[in-house]
Amino acid sequence: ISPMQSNLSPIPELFVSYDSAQKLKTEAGELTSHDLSPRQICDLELLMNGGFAPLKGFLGEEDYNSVVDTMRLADGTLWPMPITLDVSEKFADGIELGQDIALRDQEGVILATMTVTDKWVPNKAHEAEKVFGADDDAHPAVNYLHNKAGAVYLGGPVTGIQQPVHYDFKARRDTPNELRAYFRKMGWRRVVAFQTRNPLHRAHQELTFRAAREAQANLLIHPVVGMTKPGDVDHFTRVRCYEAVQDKYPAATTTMSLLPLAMRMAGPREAVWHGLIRKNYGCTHFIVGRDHAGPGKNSAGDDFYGPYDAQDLFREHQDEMGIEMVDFKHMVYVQERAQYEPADEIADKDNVTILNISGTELRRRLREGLEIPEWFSFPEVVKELRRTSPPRSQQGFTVFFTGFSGSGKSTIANALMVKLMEMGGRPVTLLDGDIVRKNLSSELGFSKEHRDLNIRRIGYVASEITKNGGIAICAPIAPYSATRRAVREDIESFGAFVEVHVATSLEECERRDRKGLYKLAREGKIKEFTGISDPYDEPKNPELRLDTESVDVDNCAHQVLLKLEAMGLIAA
Ligand code: PPS
Repeated sequence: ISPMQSNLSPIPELFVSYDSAQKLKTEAGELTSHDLSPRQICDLELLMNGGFAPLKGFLGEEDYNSVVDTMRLADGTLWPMPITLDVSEKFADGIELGQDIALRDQEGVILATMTVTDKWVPNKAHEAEKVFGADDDAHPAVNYLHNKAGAVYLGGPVTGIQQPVHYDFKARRDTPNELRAYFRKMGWRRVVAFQTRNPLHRAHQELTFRAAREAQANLLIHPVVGMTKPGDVDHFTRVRCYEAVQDKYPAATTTMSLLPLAMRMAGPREAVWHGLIRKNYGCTHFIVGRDHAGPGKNSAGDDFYGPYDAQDLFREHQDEMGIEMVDFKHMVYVQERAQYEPADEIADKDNVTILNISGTELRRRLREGLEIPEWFSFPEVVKELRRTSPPRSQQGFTVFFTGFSGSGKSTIANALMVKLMEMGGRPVTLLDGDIVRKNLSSELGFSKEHRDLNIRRIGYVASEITKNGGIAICAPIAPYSATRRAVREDIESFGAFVEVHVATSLEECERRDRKGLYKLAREGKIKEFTGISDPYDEPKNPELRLDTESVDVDNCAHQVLLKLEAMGLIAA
């Protein structure tokens, strides 16, 4: 392997010239259009700009099968990741082989055309096993494969019309040819790339400095801003974090550029893929650390891959790839020496204090507003992270009451709202069943479909309120557990979801019959009435269950407050 860049000349792109693009764009208006998913937009950008060279388009069936089974294209070229264009069965039915289609972004802008040469139904379980190591939905890419991707794949060469439009951090985005040109201009013959989906803390700085020293190379910080692992710090925050520590890196030897890659979290195969991409971006060396592109635990609670599997696979192929690995063991902080060291190189382990803060622990400290020590991260980074993840007592959340009609949901919800408003600090919105049905869902009835729609709308509004730091109190019947779970998932990506089961029995609700509805339901004058002629799935694990039969409203609302306090959502 030559550690020198033998070739900083331009890499082939799939774009046509500006004039041809204008013409093609007009003509493509007539073509059948496929609206690209966010992941497909990322893939297309790297196909078009040469990041995925030598690919010329989305894989055809023969290449796909070969990549899945052997990590190579049909002609033998090393390529570990299937780059496929998944579409719905309905869309595929209308496509004939040889047909050109337009590929549009989510606003309808035509980015490229593709000549469809292949159309097939992939064996997704096989793809999952081979590429990701297990057909287990706990793996984010396997989950995507089974639950998001369309059933049919289309393959064929792509003709690039324009880059996807980015409005954020434009100056920090470079194509492979732009980075190659920069390296050429700066005279950087050896460049080591650091791939990351996380903010840079001190351990990363130490690791990248060591790598640059070891490889005697310049350093490219090359963070992924396309799609990373669900739950990661969003890329806006991360880029602000990177910018905040730029001056900790010597400008003469280091640069930073954003990579619009959609990661798959495929560990070993992903490491090889990342290496090939960095080669295309003009790098000579690539850092692979512990658990590179790891997807987390499988559904049995075990790791999908061994911590150094990615390094092993990379090592096996690096000669062929033409990019050299700089491998690192886990870096930890040695207190006595006040520095980071690779965990496996510490000879006097038993006589020194080794400190480490895991990603999970860091998130906990941020959530609870606890200290994050300077040996772990830079104050500038911590400040940015705290701006995005304030402590729980300052974040938005949703309290979701569920129970029979007449169980007391609205009354308790109202009391809770007033108590929270008395405390102040965050805006509070009450989305009571009746209010929602008047303002948001006035056209809906009580069929399963309509109830679901009603709850999804409430969930959407509550998730927006939660995202923006407010408190949403919802009080619908919400009889179906699957719908409640879906709403929980929507909201939990922004803040806490506190499910409160108002567990008043049906008999008691019917005995009270405040609105006289139970009587009408018994007489068959109201159809599909919850508890009488329509089901109610009792919540199995609500955050709180309230007994209203022996406790008054004020006390019920107080119990909710105590729960919120215990969860850290309101200050004690
Ligand atoms: S759901 O299932 O969550 O969409 O219901 P929700 O939006 O909370 O609306 C429930 C209120 O509508 C009145 N109502 C009915 N409830 C249940 N089933 C039927 N068929 C029905 N028809 C009208 C009832 O007054 C509910 O009010 P609450 O406040 O729950 O007593």
